[in-house]
Amino acid sequence: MDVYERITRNATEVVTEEEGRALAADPDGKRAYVGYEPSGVLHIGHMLTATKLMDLQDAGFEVTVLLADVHAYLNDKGTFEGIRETAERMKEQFLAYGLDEDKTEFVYGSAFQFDREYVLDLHALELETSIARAERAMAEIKSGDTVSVSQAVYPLMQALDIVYLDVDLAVGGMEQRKVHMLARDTLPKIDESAPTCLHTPLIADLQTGIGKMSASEGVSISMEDSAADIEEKVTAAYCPPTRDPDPTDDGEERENPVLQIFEYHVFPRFETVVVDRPDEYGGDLTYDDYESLAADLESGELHPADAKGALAAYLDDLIAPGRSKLRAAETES
Ligand code: NAL
Repeated sequence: MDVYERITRNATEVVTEEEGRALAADPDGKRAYVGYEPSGVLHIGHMLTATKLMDLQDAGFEVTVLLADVHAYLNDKGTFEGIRETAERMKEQFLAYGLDEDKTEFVYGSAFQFDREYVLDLHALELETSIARAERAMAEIKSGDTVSVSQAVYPLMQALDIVYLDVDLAVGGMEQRKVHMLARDTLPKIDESAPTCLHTPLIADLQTGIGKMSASEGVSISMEDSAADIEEKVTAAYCPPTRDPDPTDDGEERENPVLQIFEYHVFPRFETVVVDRPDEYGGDLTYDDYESLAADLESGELHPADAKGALAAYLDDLIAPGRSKLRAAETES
């Protein structure tokens, strides 16, 4: 796989492709970063961008993970002290998940976001940005229904962090794209550069295939899940025998979340996927890539129930190291 392909596989978009190709031509020493509002427990959404960070590390990038403690505070996620405590646990789980400790730098937002120079630059961005634009940027990030001033400051700080952390490539889920577009438009006014951005897809709701999987609503998968929890959730998942399900009667788009998780979580981490099947049903199936598994599900060769059984087992493998860290931390405290 060439470097550009490795960097962009499973991504929804690179803004811009031309800038992405320039980075791929000379990746050594380039810096990519993702920011996360700290929560104590890694969930499947965090895991998706973490998998992309591993691709970038393999391609020669240095990776910075911003533990965005001040952002979490601005987004009403608790007391500042409480947020700081959960951040440390989150860092351990990222390493357990497979980020290379030697190539990953963890930074707290609060380590530089109170500096005088940073605060003045933030005020400069506030002068450049309309309230309406800041509010739009937050539509898919903010918690709660009302917009507070803190949530308008949030995307401007996210933009500024990109400058302060000296980032070549900003990585995030598609829900971050409006913040990144705001950054690309606004940062050149205070700095000479604008970040290249890479966005990962959002996984559909596990039970319905409609909308987006969310840690705060519906069923999500996290490092807290036992093997039995995962099996139960995956068994109940929506999985018609197609990668392109029909919309609902109300015209809502539907995805196949079981296939999405195979594509974005399982195949990037395992070279081959084996689906166990009793001999009387044809015996085990072995897949070297996502496409052949999806094709077999569509043709009927692979039954959804067998696909789910395999998915639960591979997800459990991915989660087990982080789960042990979490349980060890719980027994300590
Ligand atoms: C991501 C978040 C917060 C600050 C950032 C700064 C720079 C780059 C990425 C960042 C968290 C993210 C979320 N907005 O929704 O979790």
